[in-house]
Amino acid sequence: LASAAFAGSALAQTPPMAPDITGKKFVAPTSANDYEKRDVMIPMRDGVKLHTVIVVPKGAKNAPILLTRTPYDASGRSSRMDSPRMIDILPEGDEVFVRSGYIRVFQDVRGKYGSQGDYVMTRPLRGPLNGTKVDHSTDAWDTIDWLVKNVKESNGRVGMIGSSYEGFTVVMALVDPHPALKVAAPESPMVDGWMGDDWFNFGAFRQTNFDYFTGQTTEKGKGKPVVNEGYDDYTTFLSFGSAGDYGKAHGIEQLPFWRKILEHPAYDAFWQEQALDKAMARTPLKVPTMWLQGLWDQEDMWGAIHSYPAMEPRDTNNDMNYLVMGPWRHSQVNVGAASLGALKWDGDTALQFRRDVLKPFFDQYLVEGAPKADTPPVFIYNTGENHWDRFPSWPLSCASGCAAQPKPLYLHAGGKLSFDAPAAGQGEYDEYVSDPAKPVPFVPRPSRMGDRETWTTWLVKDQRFVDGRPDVLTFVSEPLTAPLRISGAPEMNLQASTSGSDSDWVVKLIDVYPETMASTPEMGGYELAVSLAIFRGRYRESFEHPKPIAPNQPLLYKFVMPTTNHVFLPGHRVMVQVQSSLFPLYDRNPQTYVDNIFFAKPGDYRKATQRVWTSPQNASFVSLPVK
Ligand code: PG9
Repeated sequence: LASAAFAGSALAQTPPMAPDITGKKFVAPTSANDYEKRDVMIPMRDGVKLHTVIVVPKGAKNAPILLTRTPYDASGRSSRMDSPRMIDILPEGDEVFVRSGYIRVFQDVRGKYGSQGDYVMTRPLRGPLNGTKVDHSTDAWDTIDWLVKNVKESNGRVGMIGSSYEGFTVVMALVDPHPALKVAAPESPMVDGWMGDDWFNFGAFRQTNFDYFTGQTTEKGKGKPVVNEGYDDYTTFLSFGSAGDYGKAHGIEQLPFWRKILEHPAYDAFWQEQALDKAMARTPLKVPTMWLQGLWDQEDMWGAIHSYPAMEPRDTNNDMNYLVMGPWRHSQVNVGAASLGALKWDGDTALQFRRDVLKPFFDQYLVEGAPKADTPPVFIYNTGENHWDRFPSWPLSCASGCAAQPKPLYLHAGGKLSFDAPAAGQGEYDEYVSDPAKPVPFVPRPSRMGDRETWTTWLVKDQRFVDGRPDVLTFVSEPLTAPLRISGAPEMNLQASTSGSDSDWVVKLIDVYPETMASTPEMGGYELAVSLAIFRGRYRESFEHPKPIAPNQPLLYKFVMPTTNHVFLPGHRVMVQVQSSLFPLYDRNPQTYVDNIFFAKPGDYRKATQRVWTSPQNASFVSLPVK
């Protein structure tokens, strides 16, 4: 029936009723691409094959390899957009490497996406918790071994990079590095999930994790977040009571990882054995390593800043172990970072770092003939003066072994804060009532943890939204007449009592901006937390063995707060806020001691009178790392 015009042409051979969806994979022509993408399955020592995407610039010869091992879909990570240009398909953070002809490799960790094997969330190292022959350290070793033998365009040198979970897999590779691994940058690595990375902060559980658990472990690919009952997570989570009851009501108990968490609320061997900063302290320093995290990293605030000092004693020439902290939220290092929430920086601080520090550092170890990079041992943003600082070591101020010693900044009754120690007769305490039925929100309501803008900027939110609440204590200094420089980790020494038998203590060290700011009027009076921590009181004496708190007795709660490199400028004031909840981000403390807070019953949640003591005998202070 073909018309005369088409008779004899190829088109005429396709019958009009040939099915138009053939079931065969459509193959787009790739001849115009400036790269070649290879999908391979790399065998591990136990026979499990891991799906790996290798992107090779066309015409590459003697090129270095940049490797990331991910639970977040190697194919997705290497296809930001469809494009014939390598720079477009790879993540924004890779652009500096693409411009220099690196080979880029993403691999699915075992059990996720295209890889074979079992997925175990943050799979522990071989040892007491992992009796198999494999872990992420061996998988990294086997992968690097295969890559240098099979990617003929490579020069046999590999660098590893990645943030968060992808940073955790970098750290794992450092435990027993393959000789071809020449340089590494663990960015916001998950290192200790109980102390401060992802799952808990000093024993208080982060309820954002429920969505992560379902996202990671209900499917081999990407699972869906939990379906909540309302718009405001504050209302929803409050209505379910404990985190355990929320989990039960939403089916989360089906997930083994949640059951592991329920069974290990305290810092027992399960967590201690997984703490990678402890593993790093035992590991020879063989690979030049740049530890990196954000100064307002809302997910992994512990890992890099505790791993750097674990390695530092072995860095005898100060040329192997590096620290970078930018004014960033979690993983912002790999995207644009000219601002964070209301804060504006001096240009794109993440690009400055990637272009001027990271890339020359990687080149030095990976590119034949590359010059020695001028890498500062410590590269940290000064968030008060708005510029990068380069230091030979970190911290600049600490109790022993630093150039400067911390100085106590005392809390005084009546809401005052000063370097003067409290004198007798000035008031013994300030107090508030903490009611678990009305916990303090971590962001203004509606408090939506899944909202990206809310989640990524909550640590820099203006704290005036809680200042003045009857269950939040505020201590504030006089306006400063000279800059106050701090460079290190503030340590809280809180003398507090509770009428209950357990309690959480939230402490924020805040920079209060002057009430009027002509150039940025909207920042007038802004209360910026430069360091913030939550401490679960039952762990006052031991993280491993919690104990009920003796009611109504002033007791010392001493804990290290997140590192900061900040200058409180003249005219600004220093503030400390103390409260007992950060809801719904952290599960509520019932304020009555129970064996496992995950299983607290509605009747366990009770109001308590909380006192922050300020007398000479029971002085509360922040040990401020002044320089
Ligand atoms: N913070 C995320 C994570 C890391 C490790 C374990 C669980 C969560 C991440 O961004 O990958």
